[in-house]
Amino acid sequence: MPKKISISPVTRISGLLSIDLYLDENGKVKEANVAGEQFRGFEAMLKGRHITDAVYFTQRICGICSMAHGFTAARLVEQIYGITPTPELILLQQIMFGAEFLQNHIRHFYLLALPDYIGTASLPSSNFQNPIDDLRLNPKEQEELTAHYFSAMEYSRKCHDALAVFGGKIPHQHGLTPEGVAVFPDADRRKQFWFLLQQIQTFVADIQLPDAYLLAKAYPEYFQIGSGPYRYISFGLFDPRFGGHFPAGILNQGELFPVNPEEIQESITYAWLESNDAETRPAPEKPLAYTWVKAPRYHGLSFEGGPLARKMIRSGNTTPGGVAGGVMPRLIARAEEAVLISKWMEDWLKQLPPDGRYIHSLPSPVNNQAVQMNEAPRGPLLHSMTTANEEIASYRVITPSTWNFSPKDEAGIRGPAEESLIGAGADPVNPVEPGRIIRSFDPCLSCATHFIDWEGRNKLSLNIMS
Ligand code: NFE
Repeated sequence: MPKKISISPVTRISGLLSIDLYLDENGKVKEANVAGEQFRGFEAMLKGRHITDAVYFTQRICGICSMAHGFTAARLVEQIYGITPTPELILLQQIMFGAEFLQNHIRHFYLLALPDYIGTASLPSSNFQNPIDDLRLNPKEQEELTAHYFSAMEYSRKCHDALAVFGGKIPHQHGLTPEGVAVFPDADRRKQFWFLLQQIQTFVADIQLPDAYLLAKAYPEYFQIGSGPYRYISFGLFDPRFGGHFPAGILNQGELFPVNPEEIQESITYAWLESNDAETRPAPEKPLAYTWVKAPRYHGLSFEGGPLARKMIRSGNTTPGGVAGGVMPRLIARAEEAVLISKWMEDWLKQLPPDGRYIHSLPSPVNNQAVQMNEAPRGPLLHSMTTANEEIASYRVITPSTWNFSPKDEAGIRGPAEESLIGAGADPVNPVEPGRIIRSFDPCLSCATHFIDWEGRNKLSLNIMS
């Protein structure tokens, strides 16, 4: 029995992630290090740019949550300029944002997670060198879910088609601008969006949700396997003025608290970074460090974000110790959230005034610092900036995967994904269980391949692998 297993890279996720698992004498994980293998440097790129560049630049952080970054940066820019966006502008952007959630949730369940349970070699994204020996669906279910896997590609594309109706293009929609939107919701576009939404809604309600329940029934022990720290965080999602939304909250082992931004701190003890401020610099030789990801902490503790966290906080689930928080609760919460959001979107679309004010001008900045907290598909998202002379002096982004895939901090507290791996069985030949656990978070260690060197030149495609 080996003492350590390294999986690098973890496949079927977004971005570059590796995990080191340290095993006890029974082959169970007694310690885990999860590592983001890529330095991005977006904050450095933004420095010195015009304030409004934040809306387009930050969308490039990611190809699957560009709306989350653009939406949050747009609010940040408005805050700097002292602008209150009209309700209809928020509503329109929120509808676009909803389409991004649906795309992410469909894609994650079928294309990234499901191959761990149906394991068929006919799926293009299943990279198993060895067949999985824990396949529990009967041949008919296996066949149906395989067919749904291929349908999911079509429906996930329809979500992008819907977002592009108002976004102009996707990813990195140009229809979302610092001044509002470039594409107006005329009758024709609303009809196009509605038509796509009806089809997507049917897919998530009648196909994805029953499939998630089917999987959960077949793998009951995965309600517990992969449980994280039972601490959940949400910054709140969607504007309550228009109906459906997820509230902000902190759920610490059954106790619910409001979010206090002053409790958020980031540790870089185990990150290849030096100086924990806006001037954070890469330090790839730093002793003991094992990741490019910082460790955000709330009140000194790690917290899990994402659909399960939003579900628990919305329902006010204050069961001491929380309910089962493992792999299946995450997959179910994501599927349920897709159904909920698709229904809310229908309602939002009806409220959208065709003749509303969807743009505003940006005269002169009135503030020189701003903070925005929002939710992205995978959990809490924070953007903040300080400015000088209409330029960005410093920019900070804390993404959901930074919370979920954070390393340990100086107090030795594990990140949520690390915590969820403790006690897992790790077959050295085919470590299926850790793969299922890790993928249940829908990790995005990010997508692009830029590395800023400090002489000011960009190097393309530099991936730093362990
Ligand atoms: Ni690259 Fe994202 C989401 C953000 S990263 S997908 O959701 O922000 O965790």
